[in-house]
Amino acid sequence: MVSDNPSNSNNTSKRGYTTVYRLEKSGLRALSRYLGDFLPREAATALKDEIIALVPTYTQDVIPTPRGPTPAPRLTCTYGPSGALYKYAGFERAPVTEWPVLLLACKERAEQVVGCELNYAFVNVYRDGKDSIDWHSDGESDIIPGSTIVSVSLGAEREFRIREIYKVGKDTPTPVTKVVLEHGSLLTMEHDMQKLCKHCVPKNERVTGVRVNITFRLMKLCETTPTKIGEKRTRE
Ligand SMILES: O=C(O)CCC(=O)C(=O)O
Repeated sequence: MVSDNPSNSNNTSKRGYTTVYRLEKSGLRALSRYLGDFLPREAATALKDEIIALVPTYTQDVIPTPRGPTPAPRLTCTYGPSGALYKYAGFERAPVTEWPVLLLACKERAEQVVGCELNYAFVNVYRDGKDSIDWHSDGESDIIPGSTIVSVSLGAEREFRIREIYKVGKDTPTPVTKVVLEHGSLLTMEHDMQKLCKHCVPKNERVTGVRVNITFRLMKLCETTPTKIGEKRTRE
């Protein structure tokens, strides 16, 4: 688990963690912490460039909406062991099993710094401020219960929002926490955060640059066949 004291966790960060969100409710616990300088600037830029070079192999999910099937406003690829199938919003996404070199190094650094095991990377590319991700919780049934999700951001700064889940028509909307995610930063989502909270990255028409987000996770495994970099494996 994350240590508040960077010297206890092989963390080379000078700034240390900031707790950005904390909630305890019905015996459950949500915690989110932010580390602005997780990656040195040059390393963050090299990783961003590695991912941008692979974008032609990325795919756009098609989301069922009341207006009909709509392309998701972002490009996505996943990396991990062949048995890690991520099911969300009606799709099943199988990972590319061959990790890009710098992405693998980043996963290993995240494991060291946060002090948790990770086996999977969900990579989203936001081409500009028109791209976004709506309020959601991450697919809990595919993630090892209680494991930490580690989110690394590269490129253009975007606002990340967190709020408690409320029942529409029953509960009052809950306050929204807003965090600006910097180039090379890390944000954790810990304990029962996916049970208690939703998160999103809203559109921001003022943003013109590309942003890459990697959420590293510890996924449950089932049996399937491996894939190579560049093989598209989205099924609707
Ligand atoms: O882009 C981000 O910071 C969040 C991505 C996210 O919420 C997800 O992949 O589930």
